[in-house]
Formats: sequence, C-alpha cells, structure tokens
Amino acid sequence: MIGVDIVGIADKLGAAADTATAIPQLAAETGLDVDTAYAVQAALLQRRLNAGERLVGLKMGLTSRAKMAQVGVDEVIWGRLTNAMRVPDGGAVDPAAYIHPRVEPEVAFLLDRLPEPGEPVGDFATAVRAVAPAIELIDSRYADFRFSLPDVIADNTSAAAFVIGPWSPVPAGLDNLGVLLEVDGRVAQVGSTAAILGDPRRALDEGIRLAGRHGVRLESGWVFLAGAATAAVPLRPGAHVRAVVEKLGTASLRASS
Ligand code: OOG
Ligand code: MG
Repeated sequence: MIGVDIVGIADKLGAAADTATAIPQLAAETGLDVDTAYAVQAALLQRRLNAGERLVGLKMGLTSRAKMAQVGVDEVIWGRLTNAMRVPDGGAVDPAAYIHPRVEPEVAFLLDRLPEPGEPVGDFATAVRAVAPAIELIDSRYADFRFSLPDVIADNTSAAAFVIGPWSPVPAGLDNLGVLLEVDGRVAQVGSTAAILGDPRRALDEGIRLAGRHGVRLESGWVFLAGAATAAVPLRPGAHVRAVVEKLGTASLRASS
C-alpha cells in the first residue's frame, strides 16, 4: 500500500512491547490493510533480528471459536516466534515486563519434512517430528486488548512468550484430546483440541497456505503453535499456570510477584 510507513508503524509497536506501554489502535488511522499489516509484522521481526534474535517458528491465531469470540475478530491469522520469546518449561516470567499478559493452552508441533509450497501436508507424521503441550503468553500492544484484524496482524498476533512441554512422538489421533488450563491448581479453562479447526493438524495446512501467501516457507526444526483451544486468561503476579493436554502431558509457567 502506497503511503503507509511500514517501518514507522513497526517501530511504534516494537517500542510499545519494549517499554510495556499500550498504544492506541492504528489500522483505521493509517489505512492498514491485511497485506500491509503482514509487511509491518515482517518489519517487526527484522527489528528483533537486528537485535540478535533468531526466527524459530510460527504461531497460528484465532483457529478456535472461543478465541475469535474473545477478541471479536473471526479470521485465522499467523505470527512469528523468536528464540527470545521462549521460556523453559516450568520457568518464570515477570508480568511487569508486559502490558496486560494473558495465557492460553496450545498444542505445539516440531516441524520435520514439509511439502513444497502449494502442496497439502500428505502424511502428518512425516511433516511433524513430535508434538507437545504448550502455553502461549499473549500481550496485545493495543490499549484495552482491543484491535481490528489488520491491527492484530501488524502486532505479530499478540505474540509475547511461549513455553513448550515435553515432546512426544506424534500420536495416532490429535483431534479430540481434552485440554485444561489451570491457574494455581484451579481449572480456569476447559476445552478440546477439536476446537482448533476441528483438528489441530489442519492448523498446519492453514499455516503453510497463509504464510506461503506472504513468501514465508516453514522450515524443518521450527516450532509451530496450532492456536489456543480455549479463551485466554489474565496472568496475575505470582500465578502458577499449567496447560494439560490429554495424552501429551503438561507445560507450566510461573509469574513472578
Ligand atoms: C490474538 C492471538 C490469538 C490464538 O492462539 O488464538 C492466538 C489475540 O488473542 O490477542 O494466539
Ligand atoms: Mg495463541
């Protein structure tokens, strides 16, 4: 789109993340459309690469009705993950480093041999080496966690941090596993992997297709987050968070107080 200051917008979003300070929504004012928003997202990644971070994977967003309803946007989106966003399983994050952090239960894939761009994933167990329970910490850089579709895409789909639990070999079925999000030992959200596009394996097809439209090819060794199965919950100081996925186990995270 002519006349949109892609790098300028990326700098505003990057500074909002760096300083944990919310900014007003910007898509309506700057005339951002979806394609330009992905260009802003690429510029945000470049900012991180310039700071020495590495691209380690891709995340899907709004692959479940629960998430779409929570944020009022009903299109599947994708964003980029870097090594600096990864928190070890059981590790701690400082909630004060974020604006209004929320956590959500996810299923992660460790990518292996992917099809050529434009080709569907034939054999899932060839494309994916292992699967794991995961937690995503999302933090919209926009005030009140409110945004339009181009806003959230430009903001790297609210990506902030993620935890991957133990990897397991790909099980026979992934389409109807129970999912729990626990905070301080209490169940905060209940769901099923069926909420993720009917089957989280479909999220990989969507990721390959949607990222491919913007010239991004998924790579062997990347982490892939299929999207939350339930709505996200606010991360409070001192909270202990666990995501439990049936057959896959648990990922956990602590918030310092
Ligand atoms: C957008 C990111 C959505 C998911 O798993 O659906 C997402 C947001 O909710 O702020 O990561
Ligand atoms: Mg997510």
